[in-house]
Amino acid sequence: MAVKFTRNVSIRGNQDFLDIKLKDPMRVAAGPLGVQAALRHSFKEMGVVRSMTALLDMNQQDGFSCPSCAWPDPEKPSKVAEYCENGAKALADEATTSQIGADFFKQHSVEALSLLTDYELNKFGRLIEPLVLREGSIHYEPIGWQEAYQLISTELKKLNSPDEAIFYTSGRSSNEAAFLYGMFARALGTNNMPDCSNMCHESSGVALSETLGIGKGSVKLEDLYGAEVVIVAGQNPGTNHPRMLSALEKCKQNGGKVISINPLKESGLVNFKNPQHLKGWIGSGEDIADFHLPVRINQDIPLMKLILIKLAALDAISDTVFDHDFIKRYVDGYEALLADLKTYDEKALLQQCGVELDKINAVVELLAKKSKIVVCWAMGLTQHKNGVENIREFVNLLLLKGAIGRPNAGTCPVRGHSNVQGDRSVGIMHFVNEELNERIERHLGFVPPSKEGYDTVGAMKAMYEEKAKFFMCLGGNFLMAASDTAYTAEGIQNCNLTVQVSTKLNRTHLVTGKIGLILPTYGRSEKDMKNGKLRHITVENSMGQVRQSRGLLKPASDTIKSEPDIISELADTFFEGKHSMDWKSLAENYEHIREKIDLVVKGFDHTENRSKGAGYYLPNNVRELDFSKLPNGKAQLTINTVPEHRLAPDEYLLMTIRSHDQFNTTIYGLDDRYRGVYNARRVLFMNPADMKDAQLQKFDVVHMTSTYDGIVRKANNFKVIPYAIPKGDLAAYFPETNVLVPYNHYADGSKTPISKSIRVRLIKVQEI
Ligand SMILES: Nc1nc2c(c(=O)[nH]1)N[C@H]1C(S)=C(S)[C@@H](COP(=O)(O)OP(=O)(O)OC[C@H]3O[C@@H](n4cnc5c(=O)[nH]c(N)nc54)[C@H](O)[C@@H]3O)O[C@H]1N2
Ligand SMILES: Nc1nc2c(c(=O)[nH]1)N[C@H]1C(S)=C(S)[C@@H](COP(=O)(O)OP(=O)(O)OC[C@H]3O[C@@H](n4cnc5c(=O)[nH]c(N)nc54)[C@H](O)[C@@H]3O)O[C@H]1N2
Ligand SMILES: [Mo]
Repeated sequence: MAVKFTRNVSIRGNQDFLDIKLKDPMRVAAGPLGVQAALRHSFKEMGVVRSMTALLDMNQQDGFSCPSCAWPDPEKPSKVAEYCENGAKALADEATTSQIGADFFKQHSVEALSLLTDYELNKFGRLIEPLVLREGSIHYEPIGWQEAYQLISTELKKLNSPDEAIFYTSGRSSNEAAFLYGMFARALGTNNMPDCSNMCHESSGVALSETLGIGKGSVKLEDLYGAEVVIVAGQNPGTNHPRMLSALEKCKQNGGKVISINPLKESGLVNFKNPQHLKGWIGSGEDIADFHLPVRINQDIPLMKLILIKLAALDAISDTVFDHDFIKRYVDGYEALLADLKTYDEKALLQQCGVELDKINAVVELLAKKSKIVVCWAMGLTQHKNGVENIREFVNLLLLKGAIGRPNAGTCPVRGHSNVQGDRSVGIMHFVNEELNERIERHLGFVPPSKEGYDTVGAMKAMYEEKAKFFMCLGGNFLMAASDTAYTAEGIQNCNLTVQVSTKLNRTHLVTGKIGLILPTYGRSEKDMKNGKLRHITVENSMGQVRQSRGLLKPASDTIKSEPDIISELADTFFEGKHSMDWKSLAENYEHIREKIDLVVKGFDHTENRSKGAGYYLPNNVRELDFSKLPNGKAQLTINTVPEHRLAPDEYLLMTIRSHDQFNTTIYGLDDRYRGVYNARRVLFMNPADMKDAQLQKFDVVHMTSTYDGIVRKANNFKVIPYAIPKGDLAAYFPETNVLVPYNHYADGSKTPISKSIRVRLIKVQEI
């Protein structure tokens, strides 16, 4: 797709290949090497004293919550640092001592900067003053905070309707910031609140709401410790949730078994050395996954159906495999599901999922005997056309086994961003929640809009079709995170004003609306002081627990502001004191915001938070075995369709995944140590037999194309690497591959882009 550009900017950096090196994939995750890597990174970015002070405080009760993933902290954090290699990298990245201000942008135009890679852009360091890119200009220049708020207010007031404004949120924001932001959008009159979870766990939210009545997981951390079986499906915890490996290790020490369902044999699931206790420093490490089922991309449903069919056959003999009492009391749809399972051809399912029969039989034998089962999953299940159905199929297993709402059993969607779940809880959502609206009206004194707003796909489309004119982002890197980079770029440039509240430079600052604004903000690790008082924020982790987070490092500069300050000052400028909410006083003291959250959002109680210290859990109907809001008052079994991809003979399915050296679109480094790739990101993992068939050699360069609705999209220059991946499947890193993901192909029901199953062809490049 060709992009029309207002400024001559690039949607990808120019550096393709460095001196790429390959080693064997690592079979041991974390351990000493992980700690060394983390410390090396931290010391380089933030110096020794700042690093050690910060690392020791991270995830401790009085400290700050790690800005990386949303994995919960143990009730009693270990004395040794409760962090992982990638958490330390995230911290170092945020707390870096490198900085960029107005001088930097005077020297470097957005056009020149856009030729750099995402890795290089991030390396420049922290954004430290508010900046404006004026219409027709290619250089950012300084702007005062009040002038910036005025500019935004003027643009907002020019809109024909509030629905021409869009407010995106990335999941790093605090509950306090997200609440103010969501209420500001509503006070303005729009529900256009796309958020990163639309591209992430939305499929989980939809599937879990439909089947269990709450869009969140049901287990607590301790449930994993005592589980008999933990299934980890479509998730790479060694890289993306390393602290989860400690929980899996505990589970195994208690006699539990771990099953990994993943096209790749990811390090960490195979072998793990825990850096948090002495044993991690010696010996060869633990095998975490007892069983690895190398399922083909997006063939989890046929695999699960086969497992359910086999379990049903065993149950027909003994009547003890499924939990019939539980099913009778709590579950709807049992007969229909069993009847449906009888309609499949087992051989066809086996062939389709690509897993060896012996392995499946071994897993069936284990599951037949156990009932304390937890299923953990992430993007490998959600980012497909049938992402919602994928998750429902795993819920089927749990319901049949009575493994829901009981100790050591249940659902565990492993969240991405550190507060993505909290942001949604406090009101970042594009859909209408009647109960929330009613409480807003009652407690905040204004009538929120009752029309559904845009999610991320809707936002991209609205901007592209020039239906939206104003785009504000509370964190994130929308351009690179969203699908269809070229389409998204064109859309963003159609806006009159785009506003980024950010910590670090990224490509969304370079491809902007006619006017672009950067509003620099604090990171989680920084001291948030106001009127001589240290303020804290709250976040909600992956398991529905709310806790405090208090930064301790000196902020990057005294010209940056906290997110709640920015939003409340903006709202105050916009409403000029004429609104039912006293925006200005709210951020003066975050307690005032928390009081409002407690009134408006069910389950929040910040006084509980204060008394409990380590945090408190939000209500969860599944934990109470209360399905009263669902049809017939019961949890729902569902019948899900076996996906068909109908690939042409020269087509493959591509999954776009994270390397070990990135946090989403933030590229920390160019190595993927666990997969044995060094100094390169434009690589394509391919099955050696497929390479032979396609006459490709190691390091051959290919272009990838995807064809949807007759439109060909292209991603150039990837080096082919032989890898243990199922035949017909490919893997490459995002965000480089997002140009291939069509904006209008997404999961039914959740609109999560199909980032994990893109049909692609390869074109061999003769000379490079
Ligand atoms: N260090 C670090 N931590 C992170 C992030 C980061 O970028 N870096 N990102 C954060 C965010 S926002 C998120 S959402 C999470 C993401 O965490 P993950 O979901 O673990 O991240 P991905 O790299 O997208 O990995 C998806 C995994 O699913 C597998 N997979 C792909 N397709 C399929 C399939 O069809 N079936 C099955 N069974 N498996 C499949 C892939 O092989 C891969 O192991 O991590 C969070 N934590
Ligand atoms: N192809 C493909 N695309 C994907 C995915 C995939 O697996 N494949 N994964 C999807 C997923 S799961 C997600 S969650 C999205 C991620 O989408 P986003 O959340 O939009 O992207 P991030 O890369 O996490 O955002 C990084 C930027 O956030 C800003 N930032 C960091 N910390 C803070 C902070 O504390 N406050 C503020 N205000 N700003 C901050 C920095 O400027 C940084 O450059 O990407 C999605 N896109
Ligand atoms: Mo995510």
